[in-house]
Amino acid sequence: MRVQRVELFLLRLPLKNPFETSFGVETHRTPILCRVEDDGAVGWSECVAQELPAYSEETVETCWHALADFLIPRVLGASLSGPQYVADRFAGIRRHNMAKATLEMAAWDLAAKQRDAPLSKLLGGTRDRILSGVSIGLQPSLDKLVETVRRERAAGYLRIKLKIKPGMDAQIAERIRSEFPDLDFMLDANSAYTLEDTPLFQRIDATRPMMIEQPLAHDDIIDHATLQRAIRTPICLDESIHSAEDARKAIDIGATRIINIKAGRVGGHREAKRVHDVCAAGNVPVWCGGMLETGIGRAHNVHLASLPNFRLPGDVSASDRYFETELIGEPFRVAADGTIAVPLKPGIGVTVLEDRVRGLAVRAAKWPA
Ligand code: OSB
Ligand code: MG
Repeated sequence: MRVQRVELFLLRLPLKNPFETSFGVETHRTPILCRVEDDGAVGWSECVAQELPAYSEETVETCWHALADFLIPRVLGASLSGPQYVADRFAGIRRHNMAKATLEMAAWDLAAKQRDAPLSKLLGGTRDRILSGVSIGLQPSLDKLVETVRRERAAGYLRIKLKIKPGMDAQIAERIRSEFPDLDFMLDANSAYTLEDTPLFQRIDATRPMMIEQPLAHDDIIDHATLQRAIRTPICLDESIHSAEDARKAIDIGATRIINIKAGRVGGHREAKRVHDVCAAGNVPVWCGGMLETGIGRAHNVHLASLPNFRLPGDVSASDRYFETELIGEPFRVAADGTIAVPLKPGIGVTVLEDRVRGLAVRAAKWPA
């Protein structure tokens, strides 16, 4: 394959409901969409960076800069034996994983279309339906949270993830467990705590969450290992894992018993698959995270989550959950059994509504110019 043309589009889409985490409140998303082309075949992807460097150091603007000035020039026109070699072209460029993933994932979609195969097949997926869960932001009150959980559960989701932050944590877990004695729920702290909060996590143990996601610092694994020795609830790392090497080390020291894989965070599908494989070898289950993607990013997540070690329901939910505006022709829906079908058509297997994307773009650029 040879990526002959690249286009980037910046969109600004309001969220149906504000999404609050320990970082703050998001009211809209500004995804960069990437379109790559080779001999008439087209691939698409979505950059997961946010406007502010709160989840990680990357932002929409750092991604645009890295793509435009470093990454696209290294891939444009280059002859590649397959999409798994795109990441090799980025050697010597440190981090910027979300930017790298944007171009790499578009190349995977393109390659799968050229081979007339679903992306899932190229990645080594084995499931025809993925396990779907849902992530619920901080709510204005516990009563409101209970109501939201009840609604999402009725929609079929197999597990519910609840965001917590200091001052809104144990009481959330306790109320939810008392309202829903059998609910599979988990908590996501987004790095908001320290080891001094160990007694809080021991209190949370009694509510039997499936896991606690990233309780401690975004760049830590050592303290997570210490915390894991002090609590029963399995720790699941998100922010701390940027590569398969990070995953290997975290598993090795007992810092994590489950890993949330986001292809954007680790630099694309090739590295996501490597994280998946390291975890499978260590008998650590994984699940597919989300970053409030539109249908395009969601499609990539659905294919990735079809790999065998995605044994737990992830944050891949229906595509109409966050946005009024659909960017794909075949929206993802959750079946009554809590699963989402993996598209069977080539590539990401959904039709990108290209006119809509072009019409909504607040900025666009193309290579060659
Ligand atoms: O920590 O998993 C996270 C959204 C934005 C940034 C970080 C996270 C999240 C979510 C939402 O939890 C997951 C989704 O897309 O539904
Ligand atoms: Mg998380």
